[in-house]
Amino acid sequence: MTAPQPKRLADYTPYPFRVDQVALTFRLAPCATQVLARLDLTPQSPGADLRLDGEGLRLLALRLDGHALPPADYTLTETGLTIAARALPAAAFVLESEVEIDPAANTALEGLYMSGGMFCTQCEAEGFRHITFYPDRPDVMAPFRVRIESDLPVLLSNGNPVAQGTGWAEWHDPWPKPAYLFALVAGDLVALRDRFTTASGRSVDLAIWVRRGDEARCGFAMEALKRSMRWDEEAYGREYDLDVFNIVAVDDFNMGAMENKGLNIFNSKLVLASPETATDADYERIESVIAHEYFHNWTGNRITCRDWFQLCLKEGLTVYRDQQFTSDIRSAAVKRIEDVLALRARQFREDQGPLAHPVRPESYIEINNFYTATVYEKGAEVVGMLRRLVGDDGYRRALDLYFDRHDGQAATIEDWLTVFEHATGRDLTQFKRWYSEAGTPRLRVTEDWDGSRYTLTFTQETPPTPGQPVKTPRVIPIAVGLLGQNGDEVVPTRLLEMTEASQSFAFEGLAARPVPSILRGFSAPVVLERETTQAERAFLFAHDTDPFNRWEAGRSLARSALMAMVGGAAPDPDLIAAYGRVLADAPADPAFGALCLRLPSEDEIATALHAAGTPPDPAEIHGARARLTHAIATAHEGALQAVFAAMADPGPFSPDAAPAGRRALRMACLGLLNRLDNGARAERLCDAATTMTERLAALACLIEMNRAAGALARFRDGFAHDRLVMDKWFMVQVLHAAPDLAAETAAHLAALPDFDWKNPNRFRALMGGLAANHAGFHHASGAGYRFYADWLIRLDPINPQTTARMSTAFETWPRYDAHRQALMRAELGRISAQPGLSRDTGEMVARLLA
Ligand code: 0A1
Ligand code: ZN
Repeated sequence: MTAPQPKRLADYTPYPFRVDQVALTFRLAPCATQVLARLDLTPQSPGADLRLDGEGLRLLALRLDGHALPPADYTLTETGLTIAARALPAAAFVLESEVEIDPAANTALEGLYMSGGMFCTQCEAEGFRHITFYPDRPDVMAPFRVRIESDLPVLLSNGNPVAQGTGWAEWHDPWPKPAYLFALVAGDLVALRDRFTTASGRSVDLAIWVRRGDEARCGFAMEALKRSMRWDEEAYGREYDLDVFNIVAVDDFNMGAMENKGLNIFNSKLVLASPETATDADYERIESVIAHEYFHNWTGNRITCRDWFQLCLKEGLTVYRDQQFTSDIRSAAVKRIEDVLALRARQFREDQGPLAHPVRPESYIEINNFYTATVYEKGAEVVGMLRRLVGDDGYRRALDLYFDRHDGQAATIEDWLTVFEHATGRDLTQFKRWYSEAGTPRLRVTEDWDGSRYTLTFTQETPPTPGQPVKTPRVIPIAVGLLGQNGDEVVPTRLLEMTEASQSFAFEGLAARPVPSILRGFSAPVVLERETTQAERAFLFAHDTDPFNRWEAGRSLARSALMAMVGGAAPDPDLIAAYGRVLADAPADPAFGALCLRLPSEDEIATALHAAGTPPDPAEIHGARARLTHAIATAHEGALQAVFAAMADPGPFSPDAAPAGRRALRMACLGLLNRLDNGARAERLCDAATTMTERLAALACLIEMNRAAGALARFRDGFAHDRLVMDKWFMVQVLHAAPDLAAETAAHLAALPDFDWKNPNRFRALMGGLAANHAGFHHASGAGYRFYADWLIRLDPINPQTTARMSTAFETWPRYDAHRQALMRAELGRISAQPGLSRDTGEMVARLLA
C-alpha cells in the first residue's frame, strides 16, 4: 500500500462542472440500502473528465441522459468514479446512478449508519461519498430533493417536507448546499414540538426528535433553540429561512452535533436534560451547542467554505457567535473565564506540542483530524481580536457586508478579511498571520516610571512549531487599564495595538506610579510573561476592576504557590489569606467565586513547570495540589461551612445561571471541606441530592476519599437504565481514582458487560476519564499509557475517527522526563506498527512522533 498523500491548500482548483439539481431516492434497509441519485450537471470547462467521489459503494447502474453508460466510458476505483470527457455531452446532461450500501456494517459512523435501530447520517467532512457518487467537496453547492422509502414511521431530510404517504416521504431543500450538509434520519421517533415566529412574521415548525421515553427531557433544548433564533435576529439580523427546523438526538455519534441544513443531528448527551440526570455544566453545554449548530445556518450553511482548509471560516466565527450568545444570556465575566480556561487547557496545549498547526492549515492527510481546538477555539479568538481592533460598529458593518456579499457562496479567509478591509478601511495584511502561523506568542512586558510618565514595553516572540521554524510579529490587541495604589482606576481600559517585535506605549500625566492591569478580558490568545511580585498579584486579585484579570491574578498566585510546593515549599500564607477574602466575597457573585476557588489543574501546573524548565512530576503535582487544598480548608473551615450552608437551594430546580452559580460555589466548598470531614458531608449529599450536579460532585469527593463503594453501587442501581448517566458513572471513577489505582480501575470497568466500547460516548467516558486523570495516566509504571494504547488499537478498525481524536492524549509527551517520554513514544510506536492502521490514526501518530 502506498502512503497517503497530503492535500494542499495551494493546489485548489475549481470543480469543472456545475451541479444544478440533485434528486436522491433512498430505499432503506439495514444491510442493503439502495441509493438512486440523479444529478443535473453543466460542464464549466470543456474537455474535463467528470470525477465523482465514492467509497464503499456497490455500483448497480449508471446512466447518462437515460442511457446505460458502457463500462469503457468510465473507471471505477476504491475512491471514486471517473467518466471520460469524450463520453460527456458539451452542454447540460443528467447522470443517474444506483448504488447499494450497508448501513448496519458502518461502525465508523461516517455516511449512512444505524444507531439503536434508526438510520442516520454524518456527512461532514467527507461522509457523503460513502452514500453515493458525488463531487464531495464544499464548493459544489446544489438544491436537493430527497425521497425516502422505509416502513419506519419518521422519515426526515433537509429543507421542507413536500409530500408523504405510507412508507415514503419527500423533502426539498431550496437552498443550494454542499453535500456535507446533507442529512437523513429514519426511525421510530417521537417529537417535542413548538413554533417560532421570525422577525418578519414567518412561522417555523420546530421539532426535537428522540427515542420514545426521552421526550420529557427535551424541554430545555427547545427553549435554548428559541433563544438562539431570537438572539441571531437581534444581534446579527439573521432570520431562519425554512418552514421547519428539526433536531434529532442520536446515541452513537463521533462528535457533539452537526449543523445539517434544517435537520441538525445531535449526540443525545447534548440534547437530553433533566435535573436528576444532567449537571449544570451539561445544561450550559446543551444551550451553547444548540446555539452553535443553529448559528451555522448563516455562518456555515448559507455561506460555506470553499475547501476544508477554510474550516475556521465557519467554525471560528460560529464558536465566537455561540460564545457571545452565552455571554449575553449568562454572565459575561464567568463565560470569558471559562472560555479562556478551555482555550489554555486544549488549544495552548495543542499549540505547544507536536500537533501544532495554523488556524488555517496548509496541508492535511485526513481532514477529520483538523476539527481541533486551534481551528475552533483559536479561530474564535481571532474573530474576537478582529472585533476588538475594528470596534463594535466596524464589526457589525463588516458582518453585514459579509452576509450581503457572500450569501450562497463557498468563501475563503481572504474573502472574510477583505470584507473587514472594505467595511472599515483597515489593512489586515499583517493580521492575516494569525491564520497562517501556528504557535502561541509569548508576550513579555517591562515597565518604566519617570515620575509622571509610565511606559510599558512589550516584546513578542512565538516559538517554532512543526514546519514553521521562523515566526514574524503579529498584530496583538492588548487591553490595558491602570490602577492607583488605593485600587481606583486611574486610566480606564485602553486598547494598545502592538505590531512590532518590540514596542513601547506611554501613559502621560500620572500623579503616582500605577499598577498595570494588562491583557484585560484576555484580549489576545498569548502567554503573558511578566515578572511581578506576589504582593502586586494579590493587590490585583483584590482590586482589579476587570473581572477577568482579577480572576487571572488569583490563578497565577495559586499556580506559583503550587509550583513552589512541588519543590517542597509550604503553602503560601498570603495565598491562604487571599482565599479568605474570596470566600467572604463569593456569595455576592457565586459563579465567579466558584471559579476563584478552583485551583489550577494538575495539567496546568505541569505546563507551567515545563515552561519554567523543570520536567513535571505528576505524582508530586498531585500531592502538592492535595496539600494546598487541605491547607485552604483548614484555614477557612468555618467560612466554608457557612458558605456551603448558605448556598443550599430550597428549590424548585432551575438550570439558570444564577442558581447554577450557587450550586457551583456550594460544590467548590464541598470539595475543600471533603478532606477535613473525610467525606462525611459528601456521603450525606450523595444520597440526598436532588440534582445531578450535586450527586456527581459528592460522588467524586467520595472516590477521592476512597469510600465510594456503596455510593457507586447505589448510583448504578438507580441509573442502570440511563445510558447518559451511566457514562458519568464510568467516567467519574476513572477521573477521580487515586494515581496508583487509575489504570486498574479503568481495566476493571472496561471488563464490565455494560462497557459498550463501540459507543463513542461510553468509550470516551472511560478512556477520556483516564487521560484527564493526570497523575493516573502519567503514572511512572506506564500502566496508564499501556492500557490506553491497547484500547486505541482495538477501536481503530471499528471507528478510526474517534481513535485518532483520542490519540491526542499523548500530545504532551515532550513535556515529561526521559522515562515517561520513552514510555509514551513506545506506545505510539506500537500503535503505528499495527497492520492496517487507519489513515486517520496513522496521520496522528506520525505527527505525534515526528
Ligand atoms: N460541524 C460540526 C462538527 C462536526 C464535525 C465533524 C463531524 O463528523 C466528522 C461531526 C460534527 C460542528 O461544528 O458542530
Ligand atoms: Zn461548528
